[in-house]
Amino acid sequence: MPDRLDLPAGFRWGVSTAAYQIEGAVEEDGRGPSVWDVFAARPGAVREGHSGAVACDHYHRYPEDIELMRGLGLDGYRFSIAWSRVQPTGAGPVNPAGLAFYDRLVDALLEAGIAPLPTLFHWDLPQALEDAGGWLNRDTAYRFGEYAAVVADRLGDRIPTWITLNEPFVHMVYGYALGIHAPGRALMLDALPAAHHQLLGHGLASAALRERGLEVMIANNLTPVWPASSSDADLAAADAYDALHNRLFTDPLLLGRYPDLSAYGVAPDLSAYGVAPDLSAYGVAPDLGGCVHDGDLKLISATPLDGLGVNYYNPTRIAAPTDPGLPFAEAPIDGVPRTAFDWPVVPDGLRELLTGLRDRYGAALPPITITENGCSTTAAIDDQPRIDYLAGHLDALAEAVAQGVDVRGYYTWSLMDNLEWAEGFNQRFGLVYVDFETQRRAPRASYAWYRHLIAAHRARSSR
Ligand code: IFM
Repeated sequence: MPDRLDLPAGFRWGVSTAAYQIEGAVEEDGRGPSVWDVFAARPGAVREGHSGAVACDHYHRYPEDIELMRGLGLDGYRFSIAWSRVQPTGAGPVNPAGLAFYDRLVDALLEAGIAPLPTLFHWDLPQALEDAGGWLNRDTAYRFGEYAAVVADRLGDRIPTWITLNEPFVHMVYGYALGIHAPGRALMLDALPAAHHQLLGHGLASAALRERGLEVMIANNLTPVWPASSSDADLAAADAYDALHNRLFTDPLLLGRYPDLSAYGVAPDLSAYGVAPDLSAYGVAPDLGGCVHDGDLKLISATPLDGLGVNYYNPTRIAAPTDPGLPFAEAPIDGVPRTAFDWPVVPDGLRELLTGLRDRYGAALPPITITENGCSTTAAIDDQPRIDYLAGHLDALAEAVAQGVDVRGYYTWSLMDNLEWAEGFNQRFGLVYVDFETQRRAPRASYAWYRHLIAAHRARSSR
C-alpha cells in the first residue's frame, strides 16, 4: 500500500478557508449585508448566538495568517471572495474598497510564494439578491456571471485558476431545503431550483473566466453512498440519494445532462420558478423541469472544467425511506471512530469516491484536487485525532492515485478554527487554534505534522 509521500512530484499542498467564516469586518469599507449576516441575527439560528461579525478578524490580521501559511510551506491557499464586499447589493456598481482588500490579500500571498485559489461563492449571497428570490430566482445566476467578470478583471492578471461555487449541494439542502443554514428556507424538494440556478451561475461565470483566459474549477461536496442492506428497497433508496447528492451536481457539468430523478417520486411542482419547457430533448426529470430552460445544460457544460474540486468528509449510509416526503433515509455508520462533530471517520471512503468518479466519468473527468478534507476536534493544541484523520485520508488518496486517478493537490480544511456556520465557534477544524476572545493564534500539533509532511514530500520529489 502506498503511503502519503508516494504522491506525484508537483502535487500541490494547501489549506482552505471561506470569507464569512474568517474575515469579520462585516460593516467595513462598504461591504453590504449577506444572507449569513441576516440569518445569524435570527434568535436560535446559530448556536450561542455566534456570528461572523468578527470571526477570526482575518480582514485585519491577514498578514499574520499569511505568515502562518508561509510557515507551513504551502503551495496554495484556497479562500473565498465575499460577493457583497465587491458588489454590496450583488449587482451594479462595484465597491472599490472591497475589491482592494482582495487585491492586497493576493499580492501578500504571492509575495509569500503561495498561489491564491479563490472561490467566488461560498454561501454568502448578498442579501439584496436573496430578497429578490436568491438562488430560487434565475436572475441570480446572471448576476453571478457579471460578478465573476468584475473580480476576474481585477485579479485575473495574478490568479490563473478559479473556483466558481463551493458545495452547491450543501447550500441547496441546508440553506433552501432544511433551513438550517442561511437563507433559512425550509422548502424540502421544492429547493431543487437552487441546484439548477447555482449550476447555471457556474456556467455563466465559467464563460466569463474562460473569455479572460482563466482556468475554471468547482468544489463539490461528494460522498460515497452505501446502501444499508442489499434489499431492493435500500438499494433503490441509496441510488436516489446518490443521484441527488452526487450526480445532480456532476452529471450536468461533465455529461451535459441531469440524472433522471423521476423514478424516485421526486417531483415537486416547480412551475412557480419559471416556465416549463419540453425537456424530452435533455433527458431530464420533470422535477427540474420548471426551471431548466432550453440551452441551459449546454451552457453549464460548455466550458469544460480544468479541474474538479472534491470536498470529502465521510461516506453516507442510506436506507429505504421512513418519511413519505423523501425517497431515502440516512442510516448510521457504526464501528468506526467519530470526529467531535460526530461524523464517521472512514478514510478509505476517499479512495472509493475517487475511483468511483474515474469509473463513472472516464475521459470526461478532469484532474481532481481535494479542495477540502479535515475534521473537528476538541483538542486545544495536541490534536492527535486530526493528525490520524489527515494521515489516513492521505494514504487513501495515495492509494487512489496508485490505482490511476489523476489527483493534483490536497487542501485541508482548515487553516485555523473559524465560524462553523450554524454550530458557531463550537466545532474547531483548524491546524491553528484561535482564541476568539483575544484573536491569539496557536499552531497545533497537526500544523507541525503537516509542515513536516509537505517538506518531506518535496524533498523526496526533488531527489
Ligand atoms: O466549514 C465547512 C465549509 O464551509 C464547507 N465544507 C465543510 C466544512 C466543514 O463543515
